[in-house]
Amino acid sequence: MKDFIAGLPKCELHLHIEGTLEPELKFELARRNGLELPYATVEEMRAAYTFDSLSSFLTIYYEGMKVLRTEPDFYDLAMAYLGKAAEQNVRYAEIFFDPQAHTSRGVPFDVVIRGLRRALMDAQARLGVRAQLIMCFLRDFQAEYAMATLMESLPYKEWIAGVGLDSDERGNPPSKFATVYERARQEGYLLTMHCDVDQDDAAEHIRQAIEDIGVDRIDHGVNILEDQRLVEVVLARGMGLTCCPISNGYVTDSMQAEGIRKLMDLGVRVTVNSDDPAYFAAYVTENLIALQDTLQLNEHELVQLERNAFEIAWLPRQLKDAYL
Ligand code: ES4
Ligand code: ZN
Repeated sequence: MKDFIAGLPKCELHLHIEGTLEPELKFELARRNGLELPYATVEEMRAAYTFDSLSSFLTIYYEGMKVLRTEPDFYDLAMAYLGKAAEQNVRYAEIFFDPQAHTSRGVPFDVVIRGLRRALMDAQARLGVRAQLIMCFLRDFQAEYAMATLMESLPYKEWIAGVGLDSDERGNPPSKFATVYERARQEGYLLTMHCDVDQDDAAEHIRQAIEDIGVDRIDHGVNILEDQRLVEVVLARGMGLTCCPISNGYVTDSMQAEGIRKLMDLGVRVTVNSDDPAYFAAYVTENLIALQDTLQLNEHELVQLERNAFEIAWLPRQLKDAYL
């Protein structure tokens, strides 16, 4: 079964590029940029990756990405992920990036996006992996900063498939960004946002995302199961959920495998993704293996998960059909 999963053509839709920064590259970038790291070795750095909640993870995640400074840094980051993706037979990926995590510390927006874009072009030519970018707003910053970031992105609209919303959800509901999302839609961006599995008010946040904002997709979103009406709307609209089993295991007490199983059985277009593979020590293949092992998924069900992903991908119909 592991070989079957390894060989399966895959589509990854929930992947933070800053969450693919492996310790080895972190050391290399620190050296290149003349920065000191608080760890002596890769092993020491990995040993410090101890998180049991979203907020403890996010602290390490934002600290870690400070080594990213120049256009080649962002190129190398994305190229390293795309190389790994090619090895795992990922044929298509939609990649989140967090421009505000960089502009807020003085790295210009165009440095970030040009580096990432150049890697995507090279990966398609050299590795045969297609990818697109999704720009995420940080929900723990003010909506005005998200709006300013949206405006800053407009000259690069052709390089960005859509927008997302990530970082700390507590106290930062979807409604906070309603105006930003309305403008993003007017500008032609497709819309997704995180509705995390560890939220007390998860069902209300998902309701806002779907009914008030009209997102095209939900990142995570397993908690639609708390409200039958939400399940019905998601089914009726054919909306997809981008689930991340191993990530779930870090921020809650489990991978939420039973919820994912229930959603599959209901016919919801659920997908399996890695979220922050360098920090959660699992790329998409390892996530599929872990879920298969827990749920005893058969080959048909594994194929269905990847079909779901290509089906909900933000690609023109013709391109999707070529993968399906
Ligand atoms: C994230 Cl796991 C997770 N949750 C929310 N925001 C994020 N950004 C990167 N990883
Ligand atoms: Zn995520």
